[in-house]
Amino acid sequence: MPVIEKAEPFPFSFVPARTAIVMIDMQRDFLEPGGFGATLGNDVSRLAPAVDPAARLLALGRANGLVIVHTRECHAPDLSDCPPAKRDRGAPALRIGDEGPMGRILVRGAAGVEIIPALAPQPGEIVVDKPGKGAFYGTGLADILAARGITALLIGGVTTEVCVQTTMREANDRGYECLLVEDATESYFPDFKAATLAMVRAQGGIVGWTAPVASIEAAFAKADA
Ligand code: C5J
Repeated sequence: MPVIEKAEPFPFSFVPARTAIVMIDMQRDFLEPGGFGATLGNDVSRLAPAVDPAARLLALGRANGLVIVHTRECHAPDLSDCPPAKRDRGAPALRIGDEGPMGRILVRGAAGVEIIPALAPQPGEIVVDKPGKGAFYGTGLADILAARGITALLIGGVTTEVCVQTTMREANDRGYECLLVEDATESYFPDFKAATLAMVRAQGGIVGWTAPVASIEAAFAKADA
């Protein structure tokens, strides 16, 4: 059984056949200029460092037969699943549903909703569209994981303190052993990322574990040796 020795707050062991990678919202709308993240006034280039580690995590999952789930934050074209409290809050340059350079912001079918090409889902991988920040709210994710006997999650994606952390907390409450992959996640706000990693692993891993992707690669290499 692979053991991630460098996980914090203590080593994390997992059964590959019962482990899924959950890659959260690596969408053009968050990582590229002109999308949802940019309309909120964020510097989207801050998310770029997570792309290569996320690709390594997916490659590791594919090589070892892990279940792979990609999520996309998006809404139905009639916005029936987008509460006014979400659409109307604040003063963004464009709101959810408005026409932007990559099509309608966070609306299913728009180019901006697609996952960036470097992390595109491969055939057989699961794509979950989610209307909220957490990947369990309003989706079939719990049933998808249960049907495959999954008990542990390796989580990456963006943004660390919003959709990633919300999903991890939802999963932790549902009984999954969750590890947040430190360099495969990013935030527009470095302090928020650091705080999220710290609060996840505080108090003996109250939400779960964190570890860099290299330590997961090392765990698989050692288990294979
Ligand atoms: C946000 C997300 N930040 N995927 N969504 O609104 O984190």
